Amino acid sequence: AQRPDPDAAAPLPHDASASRRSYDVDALAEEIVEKLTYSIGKSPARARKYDWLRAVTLTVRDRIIDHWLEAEDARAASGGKQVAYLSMEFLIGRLLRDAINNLNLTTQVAEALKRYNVDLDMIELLEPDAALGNGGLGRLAACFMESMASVGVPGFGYGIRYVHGFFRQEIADGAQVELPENWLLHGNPWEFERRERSYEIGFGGKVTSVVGEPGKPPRQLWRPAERVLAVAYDTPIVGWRGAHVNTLRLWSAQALDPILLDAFNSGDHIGALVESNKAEAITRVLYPADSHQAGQELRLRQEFFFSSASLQDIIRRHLETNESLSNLHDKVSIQLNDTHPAVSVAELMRLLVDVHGMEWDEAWEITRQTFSYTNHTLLPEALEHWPIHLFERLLPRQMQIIYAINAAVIRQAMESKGFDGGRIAAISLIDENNGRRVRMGQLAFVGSHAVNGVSALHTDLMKETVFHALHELYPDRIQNKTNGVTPRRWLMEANPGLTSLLKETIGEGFLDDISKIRDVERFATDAGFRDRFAAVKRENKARLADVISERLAISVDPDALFDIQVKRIHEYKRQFLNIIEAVALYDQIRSQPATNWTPRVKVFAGKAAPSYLQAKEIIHLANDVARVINSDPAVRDLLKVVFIPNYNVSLAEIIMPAADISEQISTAGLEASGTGNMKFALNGALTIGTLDGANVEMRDHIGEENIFIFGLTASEVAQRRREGHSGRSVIEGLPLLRDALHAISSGVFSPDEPNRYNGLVGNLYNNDWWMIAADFQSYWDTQRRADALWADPAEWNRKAILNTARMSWFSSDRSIREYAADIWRTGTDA
Ligand code: B1H
Repeated sequence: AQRPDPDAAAPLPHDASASRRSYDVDALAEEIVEKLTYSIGKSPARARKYDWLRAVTLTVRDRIIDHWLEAEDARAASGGKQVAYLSMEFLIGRLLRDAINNLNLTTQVAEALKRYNVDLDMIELLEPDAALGNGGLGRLAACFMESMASVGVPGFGYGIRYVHGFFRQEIADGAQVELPENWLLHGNPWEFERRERSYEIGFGGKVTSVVGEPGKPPRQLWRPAERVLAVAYDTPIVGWRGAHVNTLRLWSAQALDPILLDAFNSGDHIGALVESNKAEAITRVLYPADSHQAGQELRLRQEFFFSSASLQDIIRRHLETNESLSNLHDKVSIQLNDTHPAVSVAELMRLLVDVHGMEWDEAWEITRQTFSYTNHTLLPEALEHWPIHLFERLLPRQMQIIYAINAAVIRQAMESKGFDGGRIAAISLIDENNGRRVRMGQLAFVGSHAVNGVSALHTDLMKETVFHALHELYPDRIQNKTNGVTPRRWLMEANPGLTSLLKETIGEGFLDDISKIRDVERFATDAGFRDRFAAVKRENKARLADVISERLAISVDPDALFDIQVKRIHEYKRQFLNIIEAVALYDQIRSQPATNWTPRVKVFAGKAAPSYLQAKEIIHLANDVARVINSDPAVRDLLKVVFIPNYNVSLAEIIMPAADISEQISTAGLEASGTGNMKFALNGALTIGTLDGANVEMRDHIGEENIFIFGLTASEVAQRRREGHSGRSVIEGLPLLRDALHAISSGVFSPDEPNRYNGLVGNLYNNDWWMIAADFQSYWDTQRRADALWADPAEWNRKAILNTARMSWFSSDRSIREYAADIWRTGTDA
């Protein structure tokens, strides 16, 4: 019923007039100083840079609040359906530029600050990144929040207010060092503490049966042994042109009793604080393992803590305007961002049945209608499963509920589809093989009405592999929702040069409707436009070269081909393959100095999970190789290798617009989607990639002649693995690869420890699980094709322009509209 009416006239985008605060330069200038004076307590003469940042942030924030309160009122009045996006991670980065840009205030704020000789660009750089996520999954949640606000899906993001976000990375003697991150050190002007929105979260304890009314089953009562308070912190997320403002509600854990006075008074000063330390530990720090289950008790506590708080909040808000919970699924749609909040399925059942007295069957129907689940990975090591004994000890009632759900699902599978033996084992919520565990993927699946993958290929693989049996049982449940990225942050804000050029060339329509960017396609053959496009790219490369020079004291030539791979370090992402190619190229340049080599700068950045040793070795290797190559006069300026430390959202904003080649070279079938691939291509980089994740759909949109595809396909990888592929015979037949590996394993790049990379290289000979040896020749040949194209700048630039022109489908606005139409059934207004 709430589907958008395609014939309805599109409402005009909101503008500044909706806000009570003025948008003109005089008013802004005056107000910034007022904030400086009365909120910060400094005169303009004495204000430091950080004071200006705070004053500007507060000034901008006021304009968002006007819209925010309006949005809240409108929402309450309409009684329409809302989305709750539950995610353990929101990798937001900085917010100020996003807010100023979306309010269309950039020139005014810059003007206002100029009156005090303060530079807006410089001030914006002082804001710390909100790094409450690991990588793609967390950044997707952030793009989705911005897109929901931009296309008009009323939504709440629910997550955790980690005191320490993703660790800061330094490189010492070539190796990764992890340092704590402290984004809240100077306070956070974007957040509002909501004391009145606090909930008790229980852990442990016992379940007792309470005999109910005659004829009714006994009620189960959970008496937790421990209780912790969840306190809400709200951040407004403003959409494009300020049209809508949604709320990101993050939970912080606090002890119910801040101090145990009895213990304190009897002299046990440490013991008096034990409870509050234990409580606050829950939201202290983000787990830094991307695509790998942490498996510790604290992680399960985090998951339950934020799930329960969010559900209690959703129920409370529902009951403020509804008489009962029987229509909950008509008013809210809860999206589970991977299985991290999957315990919500059991917790909502508990709240409905035990706390609100609903019948089991009705509660189950409402639960399934309310939840939907996004899967982000099929890697076995990332699938969450919890030992039964841990789960039972921490969440005894939820464990009972999971058993009851499981029994019902299995009964249905046997009765309706004749499942037995292996297929029952495959769908069961309990894994009986590895010391009995709760499988969170199965729980999320059966508790949801829709389950989605994040690219077409990934969704197909979900049906064929991890969820094969569940897909047979519920054939209509799995659907695809290919990821997207917000063009506001990843084009307009990250690449103002290209944005201006596009505005001049095709008008401003693409700002409101990114599909109009396709109008630039016909300029791909216009030599004048191509030159201007190339000039913007060169400026962006010069900016990155400056960063590299400042941070690493390495000078790189902005006229060289910038070949960039930035993402989490993981074996399946195959940074190793890229490094081996660099070593082979180095070898060739030295042995054939007369050849007309294409000057290349290979840029790497990314963090390894602290416990992931192979990933840390890859970082070490990249740095070792960089040091040797960059100091070898024989390669002149033909090859440079750079590892930029501490990759984060803000660094990505500088890197994405500065690439000529985007490396998307995962072993086919293993990268669920990728989203960096989209940011690069939108900014006019040519992709070298495998047929993996969203690369497949990017090829379809961009045209196969405008992307460099290489390597085994997902089914070929599976086939090779079945056949027991190992790298040895491949390596022995490829002198180029063999020599490069020999150089690495014999200590050419690690003379202080010649055996450092024996393990890494040995794995390729003995196993080659990630198909690095298998794909090497194809990768090498494709890189040389890229070199050849680089020699023809007109042709290169034509293809780069076509990439920008044809990437609009990968906007997260499109993703969100699809979720709204097919899963949430909420309206949008654009
Ligand atoms: C993705 C994760 C992930 N998939 C476990 N899975 C985590 C798994 O802390 N943990 O336990 C954290 C993250 N992240 C990524 O999601 C995929 O690898 C990308 O291909 C995809 O683009 C991204 C967004 O869908």
